[in-house]
Amino acid sequence: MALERTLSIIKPDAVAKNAIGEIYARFEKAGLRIVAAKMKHLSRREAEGFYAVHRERPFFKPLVEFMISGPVMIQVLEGEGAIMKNRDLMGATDPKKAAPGTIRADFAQSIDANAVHGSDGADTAKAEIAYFFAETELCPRG
Ligand code: RTP
Ligand code: MG
Repeated sequence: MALERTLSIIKPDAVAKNAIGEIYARFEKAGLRIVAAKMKHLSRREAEGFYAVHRERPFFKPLVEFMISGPVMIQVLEGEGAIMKNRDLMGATDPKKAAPGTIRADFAQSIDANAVHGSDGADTAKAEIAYFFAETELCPRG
């Protein structure tokens, strides 16, 4: 498996629940390394830009409202197969369908407030990392 990087966001609901540490522990126990991180209260423009691929979807407006409802914790995770590994740790988008033991099963309350974001492929990972971090802010640990 290749060494990859992926963008992860701990969304406002999980930050409000004080669950950053528990979620970070899951990343680290799965062998993912946090190579960059920042806490941020996204502006409307930042959230709309980040989720631009969904702009025509009916859930776009509530998604943006939710993402700007409080601070988020944004990190770059690095590791073997990091993109899929993080998606597996997160579980299904709808927490009702998320497998037991996944982050969304344990911390999310609804499909809208679903605790975490993770890039869904190599191209989106690259673009999403660049959306929030300059190359010089990454501390690769291989
Ligand atoms: P994310 O991008 O946040 O990691 O989540 P995902 O890949 O599992 O889901 P995606 O299809 O990319 O959708 C982005 C976010 O939009 C909200 N959503 N709501 N009401 C709905 O049918 C619906 N579908 C998606 C979710 O909060 C999802 O995380
Ligand atoms: Mg997605």
